[in-house]
Amino acid sequence: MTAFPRTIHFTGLNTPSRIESSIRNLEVIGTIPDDIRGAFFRAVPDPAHVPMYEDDVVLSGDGMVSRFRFEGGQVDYDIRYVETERFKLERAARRALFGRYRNPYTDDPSVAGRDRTVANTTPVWHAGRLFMTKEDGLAYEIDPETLETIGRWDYYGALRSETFTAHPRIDPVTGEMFFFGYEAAGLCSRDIAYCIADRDGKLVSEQWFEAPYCASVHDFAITERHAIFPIFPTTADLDRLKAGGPHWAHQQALESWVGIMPRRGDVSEMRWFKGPKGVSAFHLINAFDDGELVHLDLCLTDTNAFAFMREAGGIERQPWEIKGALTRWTFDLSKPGDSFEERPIGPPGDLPRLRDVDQGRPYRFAFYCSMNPEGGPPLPGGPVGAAFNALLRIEPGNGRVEMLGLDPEMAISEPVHIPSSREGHDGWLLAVVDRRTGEALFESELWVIDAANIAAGPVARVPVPVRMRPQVHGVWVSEAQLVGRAASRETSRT
Ligand code: V55
Ligand code: FE
Repeated sequence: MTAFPRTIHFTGLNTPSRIESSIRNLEVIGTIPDDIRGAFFRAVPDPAHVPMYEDDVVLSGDGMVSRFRFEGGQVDYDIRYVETERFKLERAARRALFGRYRNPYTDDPSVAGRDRTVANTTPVWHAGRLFMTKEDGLAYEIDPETLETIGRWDYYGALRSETFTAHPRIDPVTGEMFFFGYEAAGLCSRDIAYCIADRDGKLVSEQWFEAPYCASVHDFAITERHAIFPIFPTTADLDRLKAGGPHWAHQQALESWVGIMPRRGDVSEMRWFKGPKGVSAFHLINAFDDGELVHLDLCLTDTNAFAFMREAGGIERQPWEIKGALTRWTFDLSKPGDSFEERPIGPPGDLPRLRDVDQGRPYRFAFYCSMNPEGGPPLPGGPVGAAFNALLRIEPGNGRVEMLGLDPEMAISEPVHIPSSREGHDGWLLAVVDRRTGEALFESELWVIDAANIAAGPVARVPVPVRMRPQVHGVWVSEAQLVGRAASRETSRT
């Protein structure tokens, strides 16, 4: 193949861009609040080469790390490829050498045994380091100033797991990072590694346990006392992979499970709860303890949101036939048995954003992406092929929902939250918004939104004068965190 496939994965908003760029002093329409000083890092999959197979998917796109830097009232924009082992091998060969999504049996024989990850899912900041992550491999460390790739991150050889989640959880009080890796012992293994890195970034705990089956475990949650592992029935099979088939197939008739253990306990203390059949959630908003009750808030759907994972499981369902809701699962740890309660707490949607200080605690409000009933058909693009066109703010305590609904032909990416220095103010959100301006033409802006009043629309807009491919996740890193990193590097050198 010498041209990108004409599928949803490579057209519309998903048209490959592949442009590394740096733009200083972007135009600002409106006023940037003084509170916003730091960097918004984003993970953007963008295939550096035409793929080996026609049925390639967005999730295989080479990771790019992008940054909006807010400094002295100005905004700078940068984007660079993560130079993974895979990226470097393919660049040297001037063509794709790695085959289908998470199937090494479809690779060019010259790259057998080499690192397949594209580090394209979430930028993670912990203990003064920036990482680009994808759940099928280890993280890559990135220089937050230059965006150069430093290398694969394995905690100085201490981490045994072969994988590192794209959704670690950082305790806002202790500064510890709780994380896991699934398929920890290799392709299709049921092993999950549950790990803790302390506030200085040292790996202090790694314990392994077995999931009920080999599932795609995209996210997990912590509370002040517990670690929670939801397992949804999207499963892998080694024989299918060896035959060149897809990694994941969703199984509508198989139960979901939730494992809950003390977060500093032993994995032998894991208690398993049995959940509904066939459901799926990629992202959890949060979890928290309430006496002996544990509440878990998830972006739940009644089947897998990715068409290619449904099709592999023989499920024939159109995107608009998928039902879902922001859902609260409540586990009573004082009672025996494996059942729990379920209730809807908000409209369907995904890509949730919680304030960092609310991680694992009761929370007053949170945000996620959804569909505007008046926004027209979704723009084609993004990881699942249809882009969101509304931002929601929910208050789970009282059921209040506010919406920033976009006009037809527009799309919004996952926001980040920035705390306010003003006492009692809810802070700010940043999110990239795209608009279709022609058959295959798109323009993008970064919007600054008042977190207390999202319906009012942006307080500032920052047009980006290059085409942007859709991001997956992002992270806000404050000026204090960026400066703290530089300071700790200075000390470690002397
Ligand atoms: C997701 C994204 C991925 C992936 C698996 O959003 C799941 C869910 C961007 O890569 O590989
Ligand atoms: Fe994710």
